[in-house]
Amino acid sequence: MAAKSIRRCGLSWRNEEVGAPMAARKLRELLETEDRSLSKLVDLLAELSLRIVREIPRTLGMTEGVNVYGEQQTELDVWSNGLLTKRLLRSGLVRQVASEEMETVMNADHGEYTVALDPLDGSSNIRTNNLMGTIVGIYHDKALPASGRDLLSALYFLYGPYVEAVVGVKSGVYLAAPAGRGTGAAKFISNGEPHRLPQKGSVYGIGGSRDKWTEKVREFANTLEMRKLKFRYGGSFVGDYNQVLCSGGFFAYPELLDAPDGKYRLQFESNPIGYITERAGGKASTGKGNILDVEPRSLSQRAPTYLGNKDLVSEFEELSSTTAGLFGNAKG
Ligand code: AFP
Repeated sequence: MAAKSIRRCGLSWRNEEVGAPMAARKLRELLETEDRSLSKLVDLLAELSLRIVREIPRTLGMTEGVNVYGEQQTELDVWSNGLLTKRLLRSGLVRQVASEEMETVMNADHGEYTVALDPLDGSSNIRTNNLMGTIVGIYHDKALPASGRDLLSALYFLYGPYVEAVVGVKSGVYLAAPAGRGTGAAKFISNGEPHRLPQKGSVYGIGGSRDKWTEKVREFANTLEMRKLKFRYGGSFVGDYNQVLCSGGFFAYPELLDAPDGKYRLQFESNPIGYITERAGGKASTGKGNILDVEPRSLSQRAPTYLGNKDLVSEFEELSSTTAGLFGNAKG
């Protein structure tokens, strides 16, 4: 009896449900048709993502250091930041790198791209062996901090039961897993179809302590519960967001009563994932305007972040518009 392929979200290149098998495509080839030079950069990032995954079980400690946000850094935060910045700046492709783990940008002599990195998103999940990932925003010839509108591409690697690359480019969002031969993006296989958020959402997640949620956030969470969306939250942006990308729904790290701009860093988290959301047919909002339109002021700037299906995010925006003055410095 022929083995049935597992239905992996957007990755089923042997999807028996559609009758004929879908064409497997190497991520490198897919991106080469889009932008040959960008595909070289994604190639390098794909190679480094697999290097990071190999390092995870070997480097599990904490450092004594804290980052610019006052968060204690894990050894892996520091190690993956060092690996990514060094290799990107040496590649000849990248002129400038900024990272959630560094206070200032780092520059190289050559390169057409600038890159904003969250080297190890969700690193506090190391302790419990839960999901983590790497988030990357790519700009062409722009200095950082930059506007999300200027992103050329954004991607993340999710370190789960298998590594997954989620790559947003102009033509859409491609999902790929390292299931093939070769190195870098050539090892990552995709079904070749741009992924879209399912039309009807079935999951939601909201970060921050419930007692710090505003009335509007509570009200909206209740609405989602009443509509039978399932609450899913694991404390890693890429892991939690990936559930919404696959199943449709709503994900937020909202404004909090004691943190009006929420937690997510605009340059390193909200803008790249906001870009991916838009390219997948969804909506990315600060609660009162598009995330990608927020004026960049600093590398460490935060923004309340609401993502997911257009209808749900718009509904939340409408609910929010009845409460003035809660949304920090987001331009709307
Ligand atoms: P770490 O990289 O320090 O673990 O932070 C991860 C993060 O920015 C994001 O990935 C999570 O969604 C969020 O923090 C979790 O925050 P809470 O601990 O407040 O749930």
